[in-house]
Amino acid sequence: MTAAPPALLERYRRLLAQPREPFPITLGEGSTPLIRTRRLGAEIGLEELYLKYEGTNPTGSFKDRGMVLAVNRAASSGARAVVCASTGNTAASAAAYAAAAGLPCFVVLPAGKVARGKLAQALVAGARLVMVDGNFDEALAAVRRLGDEGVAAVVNSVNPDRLDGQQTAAWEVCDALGRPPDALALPVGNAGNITAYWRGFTRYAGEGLIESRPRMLGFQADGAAPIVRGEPVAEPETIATAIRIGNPASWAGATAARDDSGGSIESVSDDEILAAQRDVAHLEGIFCEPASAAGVAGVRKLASGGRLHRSETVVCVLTGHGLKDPDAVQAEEGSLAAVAPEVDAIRSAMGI
Ligand code: AN7
Repeated sequence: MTAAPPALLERYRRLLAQPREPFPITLGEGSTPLIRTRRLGAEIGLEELYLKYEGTNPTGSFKDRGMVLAVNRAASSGARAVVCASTGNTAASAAAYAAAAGLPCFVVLPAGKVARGKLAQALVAGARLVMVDGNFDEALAAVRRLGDEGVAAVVNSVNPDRLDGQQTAAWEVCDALGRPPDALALPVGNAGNITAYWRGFTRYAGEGLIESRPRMLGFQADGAAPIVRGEPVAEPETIATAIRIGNPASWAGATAARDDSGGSIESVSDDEILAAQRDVAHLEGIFCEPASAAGVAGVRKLASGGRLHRSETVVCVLTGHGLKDPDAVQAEEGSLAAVAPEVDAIRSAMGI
């Protein structure tokens, strides 16, 4: 038996904390696996393709890395409540950490566009759900106003603690590999995570802990690709509801990460996203939500276009767990129709 890894904020206290700052709230976030693919990399044409699987965080997404810092600080600074707008995962994470802190939590969500698992997570933790007849961008604008009015502490990524905490994922990747990768791919929605990873790599380089920084490869969905188009998208649309965002708050951080790293931000179709989600599960046994597969879909595209060399070390961040959004999985193979509970009928259904 090995002991549990230290809590994330303790592990990186030197880089994140004020002197003697207490972090009483933890749900066991971080220390997620970096999995070297065996079959997916070979299929895509990369000898060293890794998956940073953020689905093993306590609420099943990378959001917990920043939420733990934001809620610890909200609680210690005397906040009476926390509030966020969300496409789902931020809400699930805020609800859980607020519950642990004993703080009321309000989440403002686009009605009809949040995956079922995420709604269940926010509900069970006792958050107050407010559904708006609008999209995430409109919800976030309203939440920022509420924050200005002092109604509650805003725990969206406009709160600097969120991105500070999310840097830990970049540090874990370097710690696990013993060096930085050549390229790191991830989905881009509100663009906080790509900003945080780049900041994390830059910090590690500044500390002398790594000698180079990876190219940052961000991927939006075709129907929600404001950074690719160079202008906000008024009505973003994609099956990857987590990244159904038309006017990212960290737009400038994302383009700086792209340009300073020599990387790119491009878009992939919903069909490419779903194919990548299925391949990650079929070939590696890992279930991620659709948005998370955007990075894999993008890496496949770049590799097939000769823009990633087969000997490069590439990390794809799988940002969220597949169980959050079971409705997105199309059961094409395997019928769910019942057969008689008899061996002949079962044998024939098995196709043997
Ligand atoms: C699984 O929960 O914006 O580019 O409100 O849930 O940092 O926004 C979620 C975003 C990628 C995009 N993958 O990250 C929210 C929210 C998953 C996500 C993203 C999200 P950012």
